[in-house]
Amino acid sequence: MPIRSWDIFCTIVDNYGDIGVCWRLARQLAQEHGHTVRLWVDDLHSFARLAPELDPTAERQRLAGVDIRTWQPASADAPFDAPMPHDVVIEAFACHLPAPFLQAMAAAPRKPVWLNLEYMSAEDWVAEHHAMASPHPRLPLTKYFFFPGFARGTGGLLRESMIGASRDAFRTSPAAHAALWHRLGVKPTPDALKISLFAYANPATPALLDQWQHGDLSIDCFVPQGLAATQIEAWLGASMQPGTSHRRGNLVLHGIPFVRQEHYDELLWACDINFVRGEDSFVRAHWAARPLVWHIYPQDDDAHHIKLDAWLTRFARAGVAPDASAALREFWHTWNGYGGTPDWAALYAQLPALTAGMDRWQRQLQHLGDLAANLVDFSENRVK
Ligand code: TRH
Repeated sequence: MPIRSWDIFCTIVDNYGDIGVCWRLARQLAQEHGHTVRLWVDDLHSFARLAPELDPTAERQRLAGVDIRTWQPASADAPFDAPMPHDVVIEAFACHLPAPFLQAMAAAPRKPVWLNLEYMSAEDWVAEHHAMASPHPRLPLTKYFFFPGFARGTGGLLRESMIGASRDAFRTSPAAHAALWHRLGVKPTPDALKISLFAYANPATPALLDQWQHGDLSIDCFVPQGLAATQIEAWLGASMQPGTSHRRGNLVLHGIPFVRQEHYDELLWACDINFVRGEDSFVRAHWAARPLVWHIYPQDDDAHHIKLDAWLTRFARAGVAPDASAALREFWHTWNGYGGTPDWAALYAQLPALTAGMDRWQRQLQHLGDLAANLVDFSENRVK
C-alpha cells in the first residue's frame, strides 16, 4: 500500500547530529517523494543553527515543505495533544513517543508503521539486526528497528538523488566557488591545499597544527564556529571568530560561520580533505568523494573504537591501495585517542590514492539505495 505521510520525533541530545539527520530526512521525504511530513523537535534553538529561517519560539511552522512542531519529551506521560498519526511514525534514535500519541496510533483504523531509526554503523551485526520487529507488550503495534549502514541488508545512508550532480556542477563552476568563499567571508590562498575541520575538542589538534605550520605545503584550513575553533584559539592565542584569518608559517587558519545545512555540503565539495565528526557530517563527506578524517562521537569504554575500525575495514576492502588504507587507519587512530601523534606527512603522501579510493567507495555505497527511499519501500511492504 502506498505510504504518503510521516511523523518524525526527534530529541536533541547534544550537538547537531540527531536533528541533522532528521531534518535532512524530513526534507527529502517532502521534496523528493512529495510526502506529507510532520517533524517533532524538542529544541528549536539548536535546530535553527542548521536552518536559520526557523522561528525558535513558534510551536508550529512550515519550512521547506515540512510541518515543524515542538514537543517536550522529558516524560512520555507529559501532556500531549495528539493529532491523528500519519502513515509512518519514526522515533529517531530511541526517543520515546508521548503516551497519548502511542494510544492514538493503537486506535487508528489503519495502524501506522512504527520505526525506530537507529544510529548508523559499519559493523557486521547491523545487517542482522536491521528490520527486526518488536511487538508492543500491550498495544496492537509492532516497532521495527531501522539501521542505516554501509552493507547490503542495512537501511543504507541518507543521500539526495541530485547530490552527485550538484557536487559535480559546483566543482566545475568558479562562480559557485567564489559565492561560497564570499558567503564564508574568507579569501583562500591561491594553490593552497584546502582542508575543512569540523571536530570535537581533540588532544591531537595542537600536534597536527604544528605539523601544518612547519610543513612544506601551503595549507588553508577552514574551521566552523564551535568546539574545534575554540580549541584552536588557545593554540593560536587569537580569535577564530568568523571572518578572521591567521597565518602561522605555511598554515592559514580561517574562522568561518556555522552555515545552513545545504551550504555545509559546498564547503566539503570545495576542500581537498575534510575532517568531520559524529554521524551526519561523516556521511556527507562520503558524497564529497574526497578523503575524510572522522572524529567519531565518543562513547563509554571506547565502544566507538569498534565502530570506527569497522568502517576502516570496509573501506580497506573497497579497492583502495593497501598503503593508503593503512595510512588512513593510522591517522584516524591517532585522531581518535588510540595513542600516538597524527602523522600528517604519511597521510598526505597517500592523498591521490585516498581520493581515488573514496570516489570508488562512495560509488559502491550508492548500490545500497538511499535511506529515505529504503524507508519508503520498507514501510510500504509493512502495510501490504
Ligand atoms: O554535531 P555532531 O557531533 O552530532 C552528534 C553525532 O551525530 C552523534 O552520533 C550523536 O550521537 C550526537 O550528535 C548526539 O555531528 P554531526 O552528526 O556531523 O552533525 C552535525 C550537523 O551539523 C550535520 O547535519 C551537518 C551540520 N552542519 C551545518 O549545518 N553547518 C555547519 O557549518 C556545520 C559545520 C555542520
